[in-house]
Amino acid sequence: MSVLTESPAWRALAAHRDAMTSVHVRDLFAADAARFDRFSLEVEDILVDYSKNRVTSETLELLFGLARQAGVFEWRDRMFAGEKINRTEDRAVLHVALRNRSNRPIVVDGNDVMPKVNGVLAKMREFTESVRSGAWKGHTGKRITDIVNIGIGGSDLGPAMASLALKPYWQPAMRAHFVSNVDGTHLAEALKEVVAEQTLFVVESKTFTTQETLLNARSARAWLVEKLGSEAAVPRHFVAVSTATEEVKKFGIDPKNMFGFWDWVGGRYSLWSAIGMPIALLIGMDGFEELLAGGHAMDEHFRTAPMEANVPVVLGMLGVWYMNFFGAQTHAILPYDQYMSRFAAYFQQGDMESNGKRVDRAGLFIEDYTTGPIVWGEPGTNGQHAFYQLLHQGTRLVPCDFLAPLETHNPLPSPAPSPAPSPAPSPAPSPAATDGSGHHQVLLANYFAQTEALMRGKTPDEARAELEAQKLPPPRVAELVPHKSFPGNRPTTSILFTKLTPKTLGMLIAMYEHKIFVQGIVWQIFSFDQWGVELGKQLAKKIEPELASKGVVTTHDGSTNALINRYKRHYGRGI
Ligand code: G6Q
Repeated sequence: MSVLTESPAWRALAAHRDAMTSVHVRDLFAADAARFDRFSLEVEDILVDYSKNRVTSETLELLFGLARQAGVFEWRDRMFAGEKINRTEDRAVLHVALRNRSNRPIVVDGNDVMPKVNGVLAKMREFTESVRSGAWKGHTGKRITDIVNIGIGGSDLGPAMASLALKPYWQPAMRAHFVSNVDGTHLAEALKEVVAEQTLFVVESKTFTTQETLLNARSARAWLVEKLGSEAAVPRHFVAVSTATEEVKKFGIDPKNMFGFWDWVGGRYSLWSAIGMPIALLIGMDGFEELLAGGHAMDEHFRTAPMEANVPVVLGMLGVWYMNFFGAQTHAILPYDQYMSRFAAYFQQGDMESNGKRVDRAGLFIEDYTTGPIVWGEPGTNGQHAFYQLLHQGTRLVPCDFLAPLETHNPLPSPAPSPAPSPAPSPAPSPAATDGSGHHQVLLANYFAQTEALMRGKTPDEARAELEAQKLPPPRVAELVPHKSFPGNRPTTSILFTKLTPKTLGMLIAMYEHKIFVQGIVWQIFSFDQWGVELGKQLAKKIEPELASKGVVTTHDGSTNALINRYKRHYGRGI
């Protein structure tokens, strides 16, 4: 047994879980008219309703006891103070400094990092304003209309997710393309959509040694030079975002066209740095700083709110409750906002790369508890017509977060169903449904219905009554009742906010980042390294020359050898 699972707080939770397995949240609501008030929180305009979870006040107390025992707040303070809590990489963890709008000094190795942070923000402002105003000209004197971001992992997912989420704020006539996959199709398809004269490539790589990014960037550069007929075009069409000046120079980008950040910014936490360049180009620097302000507002909440009122702590501990005490393996993030379609994918990396660890901070293998969940999700209501079946009636417990804005950016009315075809001209389009009706109302009706259904379920008696009302023969009713019953008691957390603005998006991202932090501390792991990513990078580098050389490869296991040799045979490489 591990120290953690033997600890008093853990054992108390295990005993409490035994008592809770027979409790249905439907009954908890029936017994407590104030349950919503008791189990919901607000931070600025974000409402977090966790009352549909399988918890009581006692559960929360015990979960906070575990968080206290784990030292969540002590570790939080160490992070904010710039201590090197990313011990396996010997680095501080300071994405919070990037959005520290208060400018409170944050010291690493004896130096306040804030002047450097503000310096890069100022340089970003100057550059983005010149591109957006058209003052920055391409090689042939035309303004930039298309941004092609080249990066992968943390240097792609964040800017791509946030750019898409903030599309209503984009400068008109500006477009963005995100190329990450080394599969040439990704770059080739993006290049089909742009003209070289008006395209700016933003090459984003913390290390500037990542194979996929460098190959894509080199191919993009060759394409540009070929299209514009001169190497001299490169400085007007390529900028870099990186921590590695020498590597950027080696690639052939002038460091004056480079925007820096620092080793204390983890890749998957870097959208707040100059890695956010595409976002800033699209929505402007004021908008980007609003995003930072949102992140900062959530930081201040996380830094100062007591556990019971602290949203990231509550969300983190609810996850611990289900993963470690109910055996849940996955966590679904379900945004009811099309602009957030990449949000779950973004936190798939954020969470799984941070907490997908099996060695604890003492270097011991973790054998008797699970760490980070599999994170997944798709925007509603698409998911409802795809995988929600399993959420409602499957054998697995899947805690879900439902996110939605009260107001949409696209208030489409719902036109009345068309009458039978007639030759009459179609009526003028009705005005936008700014009162919340129309499409958005339908969307939110689905959101509310799903969380209610997942919690309430449908008892066999209710299912039977429905079937009997349909006048089905009794044997048929008996046959169908089990299939038409829903267990309910499926935990959901509802997160509602006014509108998806840059600030709110910043708050939501930081909320999940800190949730991940809380869980990593409880699980006693290092959340800010990613050695698992490094292994894949190393192995691909070894195999690539083997594919190019002639002759049979025998240096791997039987399967890998056979697959490599199949490829080589196809291309006649000496086999
Ligand atoms: C993120 C990871 C990883 C990283 C990519 C790209 O936390 O470290 O996803 O972002 O491997 O790395 P570079 O930015 O160095 O190209």
